[in-house]
Amino acid sequence: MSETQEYDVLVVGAGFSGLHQLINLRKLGLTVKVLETGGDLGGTWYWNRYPGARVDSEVPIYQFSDPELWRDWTWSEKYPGWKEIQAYFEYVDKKLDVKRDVLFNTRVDSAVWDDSVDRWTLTTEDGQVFRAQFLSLCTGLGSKSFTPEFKGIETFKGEVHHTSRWPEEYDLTGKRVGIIGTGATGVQVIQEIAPIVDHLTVFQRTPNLCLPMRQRQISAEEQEKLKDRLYPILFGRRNQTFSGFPYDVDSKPTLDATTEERILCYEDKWEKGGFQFWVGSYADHFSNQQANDAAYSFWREKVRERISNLDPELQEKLAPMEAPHPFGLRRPSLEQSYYETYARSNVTLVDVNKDAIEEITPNGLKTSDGTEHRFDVLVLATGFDMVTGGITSIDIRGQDGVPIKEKWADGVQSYLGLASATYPNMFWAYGPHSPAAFSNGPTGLELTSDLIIKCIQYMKENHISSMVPTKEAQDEYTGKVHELGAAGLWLEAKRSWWVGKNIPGKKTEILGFSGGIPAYAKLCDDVVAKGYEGFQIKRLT
Ligand code: NA7
Repeated sequence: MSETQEYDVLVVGAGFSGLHQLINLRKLGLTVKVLETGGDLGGTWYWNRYPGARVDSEVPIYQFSDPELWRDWTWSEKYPGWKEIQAYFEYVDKKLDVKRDVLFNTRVDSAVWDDSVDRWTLTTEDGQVFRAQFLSLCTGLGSKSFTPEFKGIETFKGEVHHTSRWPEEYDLTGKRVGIIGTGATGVQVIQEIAPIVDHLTVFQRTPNLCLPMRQRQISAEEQEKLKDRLYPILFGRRNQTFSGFPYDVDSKPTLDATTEERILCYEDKWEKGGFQFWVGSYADHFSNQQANDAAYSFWREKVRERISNLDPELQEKLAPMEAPHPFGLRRPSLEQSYYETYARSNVTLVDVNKDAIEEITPNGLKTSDGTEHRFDVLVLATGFDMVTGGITSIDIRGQDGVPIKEKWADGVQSYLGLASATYPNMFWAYGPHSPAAFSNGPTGLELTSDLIIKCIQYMKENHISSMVPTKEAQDEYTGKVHELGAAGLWLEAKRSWWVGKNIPGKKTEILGFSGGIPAYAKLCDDVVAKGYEGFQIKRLT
């Protein structure tokens, strides 16, 4: 076994949150090492290189809020693609020389806490050993991919690719392709590859209630004009809205608005595009079924207008008369030409609710009606063990030696969505019980990451050796997360990853803080103001 390498802080993951931790912890004069499985920076943007991969949050707010970083960076599109986001990470490296503190191609297998010395010991897949006082898990929401068990998959003679492990420069031109999954990923792949493949067969289980992206090019001049005047306001506004976007939900109940008011509001948000119709209109469609029905029927009408040229059966599959789940209680996706794709003669939609997937055959996929759908390439857009998978796939043992995976088998337990009792000096910046899953990524992660940095700074300045949430504080916070979840319709949504229902056997529970960014920020501020209330503190002797 190699010699132990010592640092103040070990960060796992070199995506947005890992870099936010690194950049800011370095400013405190701490030694930091980032351990990253991938071969370069980017986290989710390193892995997700499938055709059409792009962010669903708009710039400029989808980036670090540090003016040192936004001042000299220019985006080309409102919703940038993966290549441009990777270029952004390269730019961050040029600017702040982050890569010197990142060890790539290094997968962390285990993390074990030693109470006698207040240190974490991490072991990597390739046998390296690291030790640090602090462990910062920045494994993101979707780092553990999910492939359902399909009978016969090993017999398939063509190629099978999960979207999150896309082969570099892999080209589908002229191929016959089958795709399973119509989540955010599936929608992006489908609209992108339909024009270039020979034939595309889409296996849909649940229709995606997609919203129009309204993508557009943005010029450097346009951005320069806004930087001094508007960017600081926009980044400030991010922390004042429910989902960390520059627009907010309206607290007026949907059904209190007149029909005219409601239509005008919906039309306005729909035309603005992006997530505005979802988290920029009435707040109560998250909690009131009638309000939700109103949003769904508007959605259905809009989409039906787009697909009125399709066969009525196909229209029903894409935009059913009855909502497949409450609108917006599963993560909606943004689309550009998704609905028009189904008018193409080389695209077939198979509803696997009606004709279930029976098995993968050497030449394709057989459904329960006896049809064999033949293709050369099978694309699995089947998602991830979202929110918890990145953390529970590491063997993490705290004060009582119990792996976190075991501890969370009956439900996540956290304090403030960033720490857990019996795991001292361990934090996560973008994961369970934080607002991350319901917010613009950088907004949620910067908020949580800032609190982690404050905790570490407080400990260093006050000669504190370890801090760990008390069981009482954890129970109270976890109870609050569940209470907020139960106040909404979140648990009603079939197979939603927000509540763990996309993974067979996973505990069904709300996985994020659904009270909104300002409420979460206030909780964090109060904890700091009260001297890190809820943490048990051990001083250096
Ligand atoms: P998602 O949103 O979890 O989508 C996975 C898709 O795969 C979804 O359409 C599933 O159908 C489908 N799926 C999964 N298992 C099966 C089986 N066994 N049979 C048929 N279809 C299946 O993952 P994404 O990668 O699209 O997006 C994840 C998040 O990443 C996204 O929300 C953004 O935040 C970024 P289902 O809908 O469950 O019926």
